[in-house]
Amino acid sequence: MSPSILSKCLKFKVTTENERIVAVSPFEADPTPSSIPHVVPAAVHHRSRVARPSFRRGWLEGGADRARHKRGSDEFVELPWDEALDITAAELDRVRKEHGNDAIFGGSYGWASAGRFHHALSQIHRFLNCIGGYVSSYASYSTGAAQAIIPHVFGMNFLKMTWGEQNSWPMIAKHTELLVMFGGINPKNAQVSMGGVTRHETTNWLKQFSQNGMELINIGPQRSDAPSEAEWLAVIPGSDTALMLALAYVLETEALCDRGFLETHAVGYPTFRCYLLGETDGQPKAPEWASSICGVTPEAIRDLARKMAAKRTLITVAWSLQRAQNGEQPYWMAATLAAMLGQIGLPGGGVGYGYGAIGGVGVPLKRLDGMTLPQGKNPVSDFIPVARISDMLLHPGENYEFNGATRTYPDARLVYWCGGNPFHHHQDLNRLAEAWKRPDTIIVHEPWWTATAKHSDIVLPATTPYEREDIGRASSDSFLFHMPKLIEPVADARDDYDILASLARRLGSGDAFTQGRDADGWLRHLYDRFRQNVSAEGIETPSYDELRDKNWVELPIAGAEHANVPFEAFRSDPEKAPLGTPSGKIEIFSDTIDGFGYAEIPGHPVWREPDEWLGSVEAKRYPLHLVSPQPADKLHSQLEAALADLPNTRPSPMALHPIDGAARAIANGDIVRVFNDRGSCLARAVLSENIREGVAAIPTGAWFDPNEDGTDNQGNPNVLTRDIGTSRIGQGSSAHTTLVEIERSAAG
Ligand SMILES: Nc1nc2c(c(=O)[nH]1)N[C@H]1C(S)=C(S)[C@@H](COP(=O)(O)OP(=O)(O)OC[C@H]3O[C@@H](n4cnc5c(=O)[nH]c(N)nc54)[C@H](O)[C@@H]3O)O[C@H]1N2
Ligand SMILES: Nc1nc2c(c(=O)[nH]1)N[C@H]1C(S)=C(S)[C@@H](COP(=O)(O)OP(=O)(O)OC[C@H]3O[C@@H](n4cnc5c(=O)[nH]c(N)nc54)[C@H](O)[C@@H]3O)O[C@H]1N2
Ligand SMILES: [Mo]
Repeated sequence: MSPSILSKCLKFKVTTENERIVAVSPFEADPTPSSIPHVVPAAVHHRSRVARPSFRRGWLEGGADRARHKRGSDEFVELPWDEALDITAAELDRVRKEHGNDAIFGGSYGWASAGRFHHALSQIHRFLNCIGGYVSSYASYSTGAAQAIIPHVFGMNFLKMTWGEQNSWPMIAKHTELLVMFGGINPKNAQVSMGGVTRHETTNWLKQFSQNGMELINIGPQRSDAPSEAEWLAVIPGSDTALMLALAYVLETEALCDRGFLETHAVGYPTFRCYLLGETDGQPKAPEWASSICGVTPEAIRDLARKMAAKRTLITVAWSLQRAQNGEQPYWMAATLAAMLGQIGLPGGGVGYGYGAIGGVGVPLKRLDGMTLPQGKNPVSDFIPVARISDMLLHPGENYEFNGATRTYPDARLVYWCGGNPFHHHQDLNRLAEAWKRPDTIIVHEPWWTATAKHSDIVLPATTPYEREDIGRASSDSFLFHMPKLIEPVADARDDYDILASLARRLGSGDAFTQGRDADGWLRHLYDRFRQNVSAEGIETPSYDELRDKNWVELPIAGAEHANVPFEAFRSDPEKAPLGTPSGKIEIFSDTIDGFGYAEIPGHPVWREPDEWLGSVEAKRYPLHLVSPQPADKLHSQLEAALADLPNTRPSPMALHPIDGAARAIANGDIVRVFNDRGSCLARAVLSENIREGVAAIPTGAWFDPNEDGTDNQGNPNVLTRDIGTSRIGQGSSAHTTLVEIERSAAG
């Protein structure tokens, strides 16, 4: 039995017999092991593995447009590796010669699998850099809007703030009296990481908080987003900014805000105050006003604001809130609210983003080198904000705006994906399917026949982590793992590295890509470099061969001694330790954003109605708000092949309030059709009072599989979601801004 790691840092042990994985069991150091890995054996040997290099017939046969309209419905022809690699290299060469490297889109967004060397995205990016470069993608689906807005407000990179300037769990346990969680803190999401594993993890911390007498408030559409001890304010999705404004209004009008802090540590409060009080737009942002928008009573809003001012309060905001139209605003407004409370820089106070989103957030850890495969330099500087993929493909040469700049979409003739599943992760999949017909060629490396693979021209079968040797280390975790090769590659699968090295050789860049190393050579090289770097920090690690013998070691980098009080130096002397903003202070008003001249986005946080929400005209036709959170039973769409085989798993479950069920004669367990103008999918109704009336929730992750009339049989919510940028600032994904209607399905 040997340990292995699934996606980033979910650890478990694997038993093999005759080149097959037959069982998995929990990793001994995990206090609350996840149940996700139980389907690994079935998934690895699943009939949906890509067995051999496969080419779409229409593409292979050639002709004017290589029957691009058939992507997704054509058949595939298998070819031996040598021939497949020759054809693939020739096509890459043709595109770069005829159209230039900026006609290659290699953003290739996705989570891929655990393992530092065989990390698919690092591999593909290194390869594309070696052959002349590619158009890349910027930021992530996880935190696109946050990464754009936080630098304007706090003057620092969002991820740097997440890992370095937020209260740690021990700090919160010790000092926080009131935890106000917008979007909850859901242990289900923290499964995919387990930083600080042997001591505590998210579930245990949350338990400890309420045992300590901390007051927990969960503000969101689902009670289940936070532990049951939390008080639940069932807010209407997309309306948090209005609620936060009303909390700010109470602080301002009841003389509960810290004017001293606002004067010394923030800029722009007076201008924002005019908006808050309605002096600029005639609308005071009073609790009565907010209540009609967000569905929380004025009394509850007043109570909460007074409590927040009276106690050591930490405001937390889930990443989901910024995965919505105007998603920058709740992030900015939460910072403003925290500045008004004046507790930023005090232990256990202020604001923090993304607790529970992944397990490492809040874990006090000494940060170390992440041991990444060097990607080299990209000779092409062009990029798109990651979630603008369909816009790029549909509108080459057209202008768009991004964070103050006017940019132009490139003309992507070739799309290369390795380690991601856009037909799972992107919004409005029917629109993506149209956009996807535009490029000349789409190349995908995949272990499984995902919808993305089925919509491509060239599908090269990749190994899974169990079929190759690697090192596992997450930057949010204290463990270092050797990941042994457990079985031979399934069918004709090859490592991404081998595939790319073979292509690089055919394109004259073999040495640049491999630097003369095979996989073992790279592993030893990357590990030695890591060892040297951490030894300079006084941390000893075993040699590579010792690590292989031991399987894993824990590095002495986790623990309360690594916790710091966020913004402590800035608080004690804002002149000596200024923030990186233009003013050096927290920007409640940003001249930079004001200077963008975006009519819909003033220089301070603002409530703007999303185009789709329960308060919009659209809600007459589509009266339910759909949220699409992360799935509890897996990571995104991974392992889906095997999960979908289990009884009563597909179509996806959909949480719905019993009153909304009754109004449509939908009973628990009924198969329903969920639809709007963009598309439709089937789902399995799960009636529950833990979801707000008027809201439905379908987790992401089902494999897009439309039937003849276009309805997705599996229940992928992205056939319904809206494909617009969060705003001109962040251009992130707006997945949560979606209205739908639901009916009982004939299929049920
Ligand atoms: N509606 C809605 N949509 C969302 C979200 C939402 O909240 N709501 N969330 C968004 C977010 S935050 C994210 S991060 C994305 C996630 O979207 P993705 O990251 O695209 O999802 P995964 O299923 O992890 O895709 C990884 C793919 O890589 C493949 N793979 C695994 N290992 C390897 C390997 O070694 N080599 C190769 N070549 N391939 C490999 C897997 O089989 C899988 O198909 O989804 C986004 N989409
Ligand atoms: N098990 C598991 N865990 C995961 C992942 C996975 O695939 N599986 N994916 C990981 C990844 S890549 C990411 S980015 C993180 C994402 O982490 P998050 O973005 O925090 O998680 P989500 O599950 O998308 O959303 C959390 C909750 O937000 C609530 N919500 C939605 N809209 C609103 C709103 O307008 N207002 C309020 N107040 N609440 C709202 C929903 O009820 C939802 O359940 O999760 C990570 N963790
Ligand atoms: Mo994500």
